[in-house]
Amino acid sequence: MIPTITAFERSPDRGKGLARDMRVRWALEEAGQPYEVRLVSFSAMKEPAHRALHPFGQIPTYEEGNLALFESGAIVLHIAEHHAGLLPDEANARARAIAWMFAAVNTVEPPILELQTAKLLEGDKPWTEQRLPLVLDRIRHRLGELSVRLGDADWLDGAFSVGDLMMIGVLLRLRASGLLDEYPNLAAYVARGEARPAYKRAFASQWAVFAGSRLPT
Ligand SMILES: N[C@@H](CCC(=O)N[C@@H](CS)C(=O)NCC(=O)O)C(=O)O
Repeated sequence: MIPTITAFERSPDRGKGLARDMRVRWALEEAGQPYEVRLVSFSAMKEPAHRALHPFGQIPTYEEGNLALFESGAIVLHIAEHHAGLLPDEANARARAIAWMFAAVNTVEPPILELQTAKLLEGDKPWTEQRLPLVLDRIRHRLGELSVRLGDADWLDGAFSVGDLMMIGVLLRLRASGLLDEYPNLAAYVARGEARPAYKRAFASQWAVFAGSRLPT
């Protein structure tokens, strides 16, 4: 059965890979699983029909037969559990890959989201000037720790897994800030993820929603 995911009808980044349907598209592409996309407007996301799928009125969602899921991490894990290649076979390595997924969304992503809130939603507030350096420090702290752990390895724990997919999906949100460039091994890690054919296919299909088939230069 072909799953259907939801994505923004109008994305704030105009399809540059930051909306979280990208993680789901990427996992589906890695798995070689065809999928359909239903685009939703901001107002439709808050309507009861969409909230029945996503209690917080957001994207992405995932529907497959009588299964409806929300939360990009849960969706990506579901895909990884049902297709070969995204999770190691060995039980302990599998558990560690899942730990990296949680680390991505629960340890690394929160300060990155704080930066977006501070800049985009609260940039005009009087406290922003004092707050921004604190938020940037919190991000640098996490990036420094991640950079040390990654060292000169290609991926976080052996072969590429959904742990890397989620971590790279999260780190990509920092590109515009320039912070990633302060950690060359993390910048190279993200570039390795973006170079994967499945990532490129996912990016192209998200981009195509907003720009026909024209890819960014
Ligand atoms: N923790 C959720 C976050 C979902 C989320 O924030 N989605 C954004 C798009 S990337 C959204 O729908 N924003 C619109 C809104 O919240 O109204 C996940 O990982 O799926």
